[in-house]
Amino acid sequence: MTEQTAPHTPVSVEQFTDEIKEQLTYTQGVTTDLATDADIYVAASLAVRKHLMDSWMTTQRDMVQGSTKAVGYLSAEFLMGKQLRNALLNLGMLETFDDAVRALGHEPNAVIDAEVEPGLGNGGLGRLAACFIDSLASIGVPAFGYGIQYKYGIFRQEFDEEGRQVERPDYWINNDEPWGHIDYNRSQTVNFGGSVEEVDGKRVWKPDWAVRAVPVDYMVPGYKSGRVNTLRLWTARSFDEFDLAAFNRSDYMGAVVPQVEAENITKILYPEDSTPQGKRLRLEQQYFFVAASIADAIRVFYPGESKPDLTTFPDKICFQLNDTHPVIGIPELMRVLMDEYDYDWDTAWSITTRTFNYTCHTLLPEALEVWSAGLIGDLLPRHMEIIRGINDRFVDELKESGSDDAQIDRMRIVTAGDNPQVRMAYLATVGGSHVNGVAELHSQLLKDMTLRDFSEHYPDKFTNVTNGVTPRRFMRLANPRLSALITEGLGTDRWLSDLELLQGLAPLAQDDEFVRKFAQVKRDNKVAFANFAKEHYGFEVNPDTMFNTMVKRLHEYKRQSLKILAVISRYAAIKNGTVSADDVLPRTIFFGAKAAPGYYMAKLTIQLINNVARVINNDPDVQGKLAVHFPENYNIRLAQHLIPATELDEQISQAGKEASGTGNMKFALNGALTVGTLDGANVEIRERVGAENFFLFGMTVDEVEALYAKGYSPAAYYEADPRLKQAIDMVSNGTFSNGDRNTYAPLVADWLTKDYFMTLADFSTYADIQSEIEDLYQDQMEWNRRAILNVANSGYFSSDRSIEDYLERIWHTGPLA
Ligand code: DL6
Repeated sequence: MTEQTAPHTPVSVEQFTDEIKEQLTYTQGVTTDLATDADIYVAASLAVRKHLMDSWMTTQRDMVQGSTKAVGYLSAEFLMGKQLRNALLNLGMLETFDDAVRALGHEPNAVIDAEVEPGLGNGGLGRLAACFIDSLASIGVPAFGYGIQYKYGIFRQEFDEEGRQVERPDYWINNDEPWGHIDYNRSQTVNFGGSVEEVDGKRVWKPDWAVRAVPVDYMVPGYKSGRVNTLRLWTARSFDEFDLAAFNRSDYMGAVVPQVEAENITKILYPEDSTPQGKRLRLEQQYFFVAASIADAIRVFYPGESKPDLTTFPDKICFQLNDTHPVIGIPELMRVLMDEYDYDWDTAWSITTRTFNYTCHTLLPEALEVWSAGLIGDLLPRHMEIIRGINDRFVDELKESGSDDAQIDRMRIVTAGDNPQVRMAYLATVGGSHVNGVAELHSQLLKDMTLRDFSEHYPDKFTNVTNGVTPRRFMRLANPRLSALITEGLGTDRWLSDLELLQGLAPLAQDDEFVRKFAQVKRDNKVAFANFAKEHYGFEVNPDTMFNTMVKRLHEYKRQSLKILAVISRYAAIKNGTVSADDVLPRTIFFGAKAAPGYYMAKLTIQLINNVARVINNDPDVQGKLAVHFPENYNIRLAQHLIPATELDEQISQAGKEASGTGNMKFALNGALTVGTLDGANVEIRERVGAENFFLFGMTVDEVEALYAKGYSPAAYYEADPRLKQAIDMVSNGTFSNGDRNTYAPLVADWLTKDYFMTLADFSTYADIQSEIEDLYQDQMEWNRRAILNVANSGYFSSDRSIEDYLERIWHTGPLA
């Protein structure tokens, strides 16, 4: 990555203090002496935004004048995390901010804490999008992130008295939000419904309702690149805000119906889609943001042109489809080109297929979106016609290439039969230039299994880009102590924009002095986390125990069940005296996980973990030896505190189910060792950090497939391993449910009769490897040497490298001159 000099002029502490005061006085109307931390946060953010403004405008100008093609990253999720500190880092103003805030009589961390974290994503996919737009700006590639400004982000998780997850609305925007600039003058109209008519030989869509898409712009500053890109999140507004006639009839609720209906589109991230209305709303969301973004890109790149030459569109911008959520953009661009700009089908198809590329983020068939043709036809009748047109031509193409009927049926974009369905992943594959998976194993499995017919038909379309994470947020901001040590060890901080430089740390793993400093950093991070946990979550943590963490969405394939069964087994062993007190390595286990609100088994697993924690933490027999904590509402802020303090990280999904994982990368880069299966990016992490520095267990993809084929009987594993039997018996006999045997009966029944993700089959090797882990941990110098090697060899997992791979393999563009 080329580091450019920030054109930003350094700002003195005095000047920045004055700028904050000016915002307080002239924007907020608050006197300095009465300003709260939240006021200072807003004022400082506005002042920082001003510093970014010139670079933002220059970047947009240079982008439109066009020395290089831009990237439009279309994503239903952007899980950004807090903005202020990130912007300060990228501008080189961290210390200036701290000093200025202190000069105003405030504590910097309290001011930073006043920022509400926007939860505009569910997990890995949304966080990846945020890392990618950080890297694009840092590399200097002109880019837009295009998405939705949901009013309510991912729910705020609470646990009730019984340890069950309760979802609360996350009204994150109900605060001063200084980062998003709402730009009414650049709104777009998005149409829905109606019918298609033939007028003078042309298909004409006559929609019957429309909403106004209003952009809210967030600046995305690059790290020391001098470039500032745009994250444009759309919010839905009604054109008829208010029905005055209804109001005058005293129908006060009826008066706001149009407004409510329009605003519902961007009300909430991932509306529950088990009902037809929920499904419809999801599709409305997807079309809403994609249609607005395509129209916006045409506006940006062909300003003021009523008859632009859109054959040049793919040279101006390429759109990356982040999973299937934005795939309706393919028929939308076709519609715009044919219906609004009069291109014929072939020209429109050529432009469209050169514009779009698709990233698949899953291997679970149920996660590949499928929409009923009836629903699409009702909401977007012209698009459904176009999708059928694409499907028919594709089927012809398959026939010509000699595909048989069975293969054609497998590959149809629109399924045959009475209730036809549109397979969005197939539409994305046919309608774009490239398809990529997110780790080598994942990309291979996509080719061999999930999209096998397509990879045989279009072998050149398929490629891999292994995920990455931004070292700015997940190392420099999250782990300042380790960052300082790395900079000291390498003699430069250039590693923050060239993460492969971390390799220079490898020799230092043999330097005892450095190893001791590294160990001290980890220890300090553990103490800091213990203080944070006490202050914000109210639990005590003993920093003299091993910190062992499993944080990720709660899903059966990720196998939190495996971890909790091993914890129960450990608890039983300590309590029964199967392991002697002297041999017990004290561990504190942290879980962080949200379950989808309608996902019963996942929610029951959360309840189980909470109750195992309750029993263990209150049992004097295991005090000081085993503790389990499950802080609620896992989010980026908590991640930034917990990851740097973790010593052992869990990546224990069933092989062949996790597309990549990005937590695994964050932990390795922060000096945790991983216990994991050969799944997702674990495979590449292990290759790079060295097999001896990674605790591998469990079945491989081939072994899993073979076992499915042979017939899997989980009960046999239960009978075969007494540790497992005891753990499951304790769950079923009421140990963690105040004696009630019914509470976890569905979980137990599933384990013993189905266990689709083979938790029981992998239990024994997982339990066995714990002694290897503990033996190594007893030798702290050796443990830390290996942790250093994890850091040193994980530089590949920077999102800057991922973006370089996208530039080379998919987007064929580069930084602005
Ligand atoms: O690519 C980002 C992230 C991967 O690291 C995870 O392995 C993968 O589960 C996640 N995928 C999703 C989307 N859907 N599903 N299932 O969040 O993407």
